[in-house]
Amino acid sequence: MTTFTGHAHTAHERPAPPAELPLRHDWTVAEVKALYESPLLDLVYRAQSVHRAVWKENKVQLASLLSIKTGGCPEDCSYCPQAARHDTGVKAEKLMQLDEVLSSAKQAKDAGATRFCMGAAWREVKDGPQFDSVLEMVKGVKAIGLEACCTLGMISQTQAKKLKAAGLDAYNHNLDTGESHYGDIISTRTYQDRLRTLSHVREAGIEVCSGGIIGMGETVEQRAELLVALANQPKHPESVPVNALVAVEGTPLEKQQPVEVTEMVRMIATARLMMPTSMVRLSAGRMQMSEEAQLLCMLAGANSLFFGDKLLTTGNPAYDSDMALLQKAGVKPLLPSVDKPAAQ
Ligand code: SAM
Ligand code: DTB
Ligand code: SF4
Repeated sequence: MTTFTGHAHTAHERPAPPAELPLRHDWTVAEVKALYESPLLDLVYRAQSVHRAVWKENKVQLASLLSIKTGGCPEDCSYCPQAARHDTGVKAEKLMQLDEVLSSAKQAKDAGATRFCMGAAWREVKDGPQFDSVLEMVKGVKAIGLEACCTLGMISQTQAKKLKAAGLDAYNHNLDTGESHYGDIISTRTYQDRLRTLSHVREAGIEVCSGGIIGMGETVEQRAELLVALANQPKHPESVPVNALVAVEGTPLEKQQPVEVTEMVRMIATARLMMPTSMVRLSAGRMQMSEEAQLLCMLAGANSLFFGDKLLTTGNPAYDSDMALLQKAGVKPLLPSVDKPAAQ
């Protein structure tokens, strides 16, 4: 039995897993690694079968992304072009004005987005006028009739509650990689810091959007560790972004070889099998992927995309080519039906 209605899935409208497909929170790294390494077409077949048992209409969520505060970040994430210490040509900018953000949200809505995600290059949220502005942005985005998501770094329990009260639907906070690889990638915060913010988000009743990046020199076992850390939380994240590293010049990871398409497909299919009712988002890295590769990712269970010509600071396929691809494949976007706007 599912509660799928064919409209956009909001915090209150998610498919229930069929009875024969219980949601598991006791995955082991060894079994996930075995799943990941199983014959590719068997893995894709199983993932697509589970996908269709839950997501009967096979629609794709279109999420739009805006960098509301770009660059100058004090953290040392070795993949990130926005870290102040990496010389990547990304200039530090101030927090965007409310009206600019809302006009961008309106454009995204007109282009067919159902979710609007606002990203800030912050280590953590500081209380004060900037956070108050973000709360206004969330209210404004909801009033336009979009799902509101943001990604602002670490947040406290109180800040999570304020975001919820403003109407926030989802908060993105990635675990990025397996715990045993984390220290090689980031030294200015810990895995526990990340997990703590995720519990603040979940406890405030906000949907959790959490995933990671592949192609940062991790082993398959460390990819399995990441998936286990995501799925074994008290609740599966409602959205799981799977990013392929965008190797940006000036970052310590600039020389990383692009991840193979088959690895992206394996990661998505394994995530789909482990977290059947979550949205799995084919996120960064689509610029390096052919149309066929992206379709294979959808066949493996990806049912959400970032669309628009830019991610935060790097490129993304052009709007027209994305629409043409979905049309060619006969894949329909989720309709823009969302919760009632929060009171202004
Ligand atoms: N500062 C906040 C934080 O780190 O949580 C929010 C913004 S941060 C840019 C959001 C996510 O973007 C990161 O967690 C990472 O997974 C992803 N990201 C950043 N740079 C990337 C890159 N070069 N390639 C792929 N994903 C990237
Ligand atoms: C996520 O997992 N990927 C998005 C979003 N969440 C915020 C960000 C990708 C950023 C890619 C590098 C850039 O454009 O700066
Ligand atoms: Fe800062 Fe987020 Fe980039 Fe890390 S990923 S450097 S916290 S913007």
